[in-house]
Amino acid sequence: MSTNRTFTMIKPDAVANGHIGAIINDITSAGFKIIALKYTRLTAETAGAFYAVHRERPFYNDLVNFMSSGPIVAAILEKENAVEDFRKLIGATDPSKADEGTIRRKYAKSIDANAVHGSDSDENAAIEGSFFFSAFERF
Ligand code: RTP
Ligand code: MG
Repeated sequence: MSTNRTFTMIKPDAVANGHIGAIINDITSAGFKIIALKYTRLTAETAGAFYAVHRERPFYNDLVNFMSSGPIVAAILEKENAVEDFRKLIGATDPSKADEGTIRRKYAKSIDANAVHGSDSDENAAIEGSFFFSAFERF
């Protein structure tokens, strides 16, 4: 295991429901260090580009509409084994299947509005972090 980075977004549902502070607390309490942080909003175009890998999937339009429906918090996080450990912390994509105590189990209501994003590989973590943050915004 080496120290590395992942990328996350607190999605529009969790922002609208007032969970930004609690989720950031869960993330930092689990040992993740914040390298970059931004409160912003995706347009349909930028959300579509971010999730372009899912372009052919049946849920793509709903995903793009949802992710551009309100402000989000984007962050780059650092920890040993960051990608895998963060996916464990957030839990399964469908919050009803997520383990007790995970962020999605605690703060998400549905598979579409599932509170947080977590990168699925080191390569995608780097791509996604660069989508939101320049070198001057990382500390
Ligand atoms: P994310 O990328 O947002 O962290 O979520 P994930 O890896 O757990 O799931 P992924 O397969 O990458 O899907 C991206 C988002 O699309 C929605 N989705 N809906 N109805 C469905 O079967 C379905 N599958 C995926 C979810 O909101 C998921 O977070
Ligand atoms: Mg994913």
